Amino acid sequence: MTTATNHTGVRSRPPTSDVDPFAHDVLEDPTPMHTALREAGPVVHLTRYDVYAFARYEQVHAALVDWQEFQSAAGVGLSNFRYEKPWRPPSLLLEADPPLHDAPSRVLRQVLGPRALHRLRERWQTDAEELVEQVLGGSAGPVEFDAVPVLAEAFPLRVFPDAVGLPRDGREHLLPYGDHAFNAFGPANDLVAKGAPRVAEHSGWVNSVCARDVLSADGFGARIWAAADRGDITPEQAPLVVRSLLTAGVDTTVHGLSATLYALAGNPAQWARLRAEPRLARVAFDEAIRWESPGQTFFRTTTTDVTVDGVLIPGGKKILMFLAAANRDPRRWADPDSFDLGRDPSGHVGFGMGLHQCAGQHVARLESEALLTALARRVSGIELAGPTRRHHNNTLRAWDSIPLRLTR
Ligand code: OVM
Repeated sequence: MTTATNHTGVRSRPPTSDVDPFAHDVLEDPTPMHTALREAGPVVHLTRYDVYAFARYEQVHAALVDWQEFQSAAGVGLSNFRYEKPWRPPSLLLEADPPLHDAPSRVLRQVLGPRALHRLRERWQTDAEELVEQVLGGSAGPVEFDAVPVLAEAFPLRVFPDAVGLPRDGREHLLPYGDHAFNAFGPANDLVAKGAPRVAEHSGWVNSVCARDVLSADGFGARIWAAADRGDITPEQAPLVVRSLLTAGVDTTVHGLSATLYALAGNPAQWARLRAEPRLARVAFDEAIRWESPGQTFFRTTTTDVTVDGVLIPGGKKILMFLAAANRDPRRWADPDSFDLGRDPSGHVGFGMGLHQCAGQHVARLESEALLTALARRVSGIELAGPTRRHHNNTLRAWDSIPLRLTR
């Protein structure tokens, strides 16, 4: 990494780095790269991909809220929609800006807003209590299991597809479809190649269940279609808004729950605190999102020449925003690497910020609150019971396996 001197008022060249943020050794442990990029400067040119990296909180936050200069409509992955055909029709939310973004965003935010979720709270709590009871089993002694399939995947898959109104058949496509969608934001590396053979199959199912007549009458899907009936969005837009729910709403939550369970297992004092005060479940989840950042990165594209901290970035360039690095920037957070239920994690950029901020964050919080509350009521001790294994994805920080030991 080389550093340029930044003369006041004079545009300087940014420091450069040849790091590949999507290489396996980096995906296994991205923290050293985050630290190096943050320390190198507010803007770093990544020579391998000719993109500009922001790893400090200030610049990441500023780019997230400035959709005029840092657009999403050219794609939020490495590939530029102006020159390359996307692998699926662009999302009306993720890959759009005002004014096209406005109506779909308003509809989805209403369907997934705190008010609309109220009716699900009690049922999801009961579902969580049942799942945790089943996992703990009849015996009084400790139980050991893999928390990724048994809790982090099982709970969202138990409540979310029903809440959307999806048919039972084919739900196994949800996780691999999302995994591929998030890989596809990165370069065309081995992770993308590994998912490619089955994309058509997963996409075919996902697209087919966005149709009105396939969705149950009372779910998020039906509510999106009802918005089309009212004229809030067009009937052509409705299935794509449903697709956003299915793409962005499953893997993200699974990995967020995995991160929360891993953080709690590794920090017994924080688990004790949560047990003493189960209302901290919400803080625990948001702190885990800050600490782990399941959504590690997103790209933007400059609409015009922009100067960031004295560095000129030409128009039409890709910006790689390291949400995870911003969420541990010591310029913004005290003791950033500690998982601490005593801090206020609000303001983290794990759900993004600005008009593209995660529309499903209230759903994710409700799921995590139900599961963590059910655990806190029954479990005195939670600890790692064996070696953990990461799941590599170009965008998501994820787990394949977290062996846990739970004591009633
Ligand atoms: C979408 C979407 C939104 C957020 C993330 C995402 C694949 C997709 O609207 O389809 O990741």
